Amino acid sequence: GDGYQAWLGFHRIAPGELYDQYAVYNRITVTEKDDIVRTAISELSRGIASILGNEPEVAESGVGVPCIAIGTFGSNPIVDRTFGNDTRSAVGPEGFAIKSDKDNRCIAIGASSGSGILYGVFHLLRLMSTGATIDKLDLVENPVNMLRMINQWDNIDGSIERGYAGKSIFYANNRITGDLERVRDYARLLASSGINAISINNVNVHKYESMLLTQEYLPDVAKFAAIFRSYGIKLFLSINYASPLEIGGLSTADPLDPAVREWWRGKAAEVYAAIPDFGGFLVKADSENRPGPFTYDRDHADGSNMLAEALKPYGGIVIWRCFVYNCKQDWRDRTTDRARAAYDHFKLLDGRFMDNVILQVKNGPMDFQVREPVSPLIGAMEATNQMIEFQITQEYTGQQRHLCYLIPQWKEVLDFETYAKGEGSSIKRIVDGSLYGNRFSGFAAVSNIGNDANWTGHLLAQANLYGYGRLAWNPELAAEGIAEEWIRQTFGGNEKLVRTILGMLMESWSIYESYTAPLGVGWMVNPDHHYGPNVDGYEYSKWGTYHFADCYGIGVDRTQASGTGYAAQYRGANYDRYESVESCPDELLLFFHHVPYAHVLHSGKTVIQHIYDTHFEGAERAEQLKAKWDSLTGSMDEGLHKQVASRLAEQAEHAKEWRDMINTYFYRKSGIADQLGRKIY
Ligand code: BDP
Repeated sequence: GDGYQAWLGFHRIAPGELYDQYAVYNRITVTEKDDIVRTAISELSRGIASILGNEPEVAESGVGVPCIAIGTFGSNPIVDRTFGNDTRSAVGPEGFAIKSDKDNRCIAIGASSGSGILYGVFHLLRLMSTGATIDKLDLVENPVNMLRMINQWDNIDGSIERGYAGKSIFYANNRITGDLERVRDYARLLASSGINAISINNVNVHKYESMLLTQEYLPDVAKFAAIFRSYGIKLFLSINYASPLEIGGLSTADPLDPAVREWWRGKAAEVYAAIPDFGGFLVKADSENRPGPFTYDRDHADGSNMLAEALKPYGGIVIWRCFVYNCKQDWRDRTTDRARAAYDHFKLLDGRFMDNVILQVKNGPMDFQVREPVSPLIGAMEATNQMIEFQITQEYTGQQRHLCYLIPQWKEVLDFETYAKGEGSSIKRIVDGSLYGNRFSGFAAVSNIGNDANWTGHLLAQANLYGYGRLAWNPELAAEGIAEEWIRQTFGGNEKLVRTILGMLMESWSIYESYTAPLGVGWMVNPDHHYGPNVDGYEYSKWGTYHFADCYGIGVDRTQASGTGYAAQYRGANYDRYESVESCPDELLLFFHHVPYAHVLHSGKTVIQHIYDTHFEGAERAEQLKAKWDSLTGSMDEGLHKQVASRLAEQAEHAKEWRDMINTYFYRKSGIADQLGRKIY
């Protein structure tokens, strides 16, 4: 096994009670022929064939014989007789209902769209491949978030920005790839976890990527769109704000210039002629050397509205990223603070964006560190559509060489109470659009896949991709539940194996956090590639990411009283909690405060002892991960076992390097010895 099937391997089940229960349903009835319904039928047939060992029959009618009946309401008599009006009206545009009729030995899957059918089919397959009982089903599911999007950071030369699993599956040598089968398999993985949108090129758009908008490339982009369409996934492109200059022959990209507006209108018409259901543009502007409206003294509202106007006639949207900050700041000017930037840039523009613009905000104010507070911009603009951006690719969390199951981190973010409209204003209610009644909203995340055989490099990193989709579908799902689903589908149902891997996934984030940068301060990585420890790597750099360690103490004073004032971007109780060194939670202490090494945490330990302890324990726990995995030898496919074993061995070694570098650094800075007298170099 190489892991290519991921969670869609559909392991054969052994003869027995469950087999007999499932085997009854060896006939599918369906009357519709639309593209997505056809996808659903082929997925269901394929899945059942694999689970039971024989292909089900597909027929137009099945009255009187056991079957799985699928259809949109009003098109399949069995579906229609199964679901009453109450159920039908409870099923939204992408939702579905499933009900088992034990007497007639039938399972009906009803929906109001092809996508709903497809999600219903994947839901049933998930139940079967996790060993659930399926003859008493009666459920309705609707996705909580409207947009459930994946952002590829693929470059057209075949490389992937922050990719840790090989090269692009979309491009090679400045052309679109011919391996459409692999792209289809990716679409299957995404749709089965609930994803409905994808942007297929890096947010850093260079000259060649801009060419995706031209006649030379559009027909090939349309081929991708067709594949994704048959899985209910809309295609988006990242664009370069200076495209009118780069590929349009204009001398300006000023959003208020009539020629520029006209150029984008024409471009939109061309794109929609090739892809009638094109999703829209994703834009990184005025950020990290990317062009944008600032060049022309215009702001982000001017910039995004101009594009939104061009897309509006076709129902397209502009997703405008808020990752905007000064990456050339003077490190000697210690009053500037990168954490403040997104809020400072965007907050005052609230109300000025067209209703087909969505602001995409990273989950934290900095950049996908292992621990950050939640971005105070999310929820701070009540008249603006917002979506949240997560990073599945493990840029700062071990680059898929270390194990780091990220769903628990995202759950904390989603559950965070912002007080934006008083109590009950959690992040998940802002990004699902319910708090402010937004027209558009949802989730986006940077993908972690490449052309490695198992998609994600580290096999266990597949759980992050799967889990992201499941969480975007329903943020109420528990991190453990999602992990367990993934494990059972991927490895089968051996209980010891399930418990062991579940335990490993659930503690992995805390392990990674414990041997890397302490107490929320972040950034102790090597500049540029961001792998491995380098305590001062960014300390005197223009990127604005500091820890301010000296011989007295460490941490960034972001208080209103004496620091950068970042804490004041939070509301009410959150501001109070972060502003005061007494109430600030330990895990974020150094993000908000500069404290002496002898400062005592809520845990009762001093900061310096906390650093020593967590680093010793973290390296130790990484070693145990390896041992736990070793205990599974023989209870799974050998190839899969080996893949992970070698990654965990590397992690255990590397965790020691982190431990030693960080402990030694702080021992020398502080001169304070470890209370337990362990060896520090
Ligand atoms: C950072 C990455 C950089 C991305 C940037 C972004 O280091 O490669 O281009 O985020 O999100 O995390 O635009």
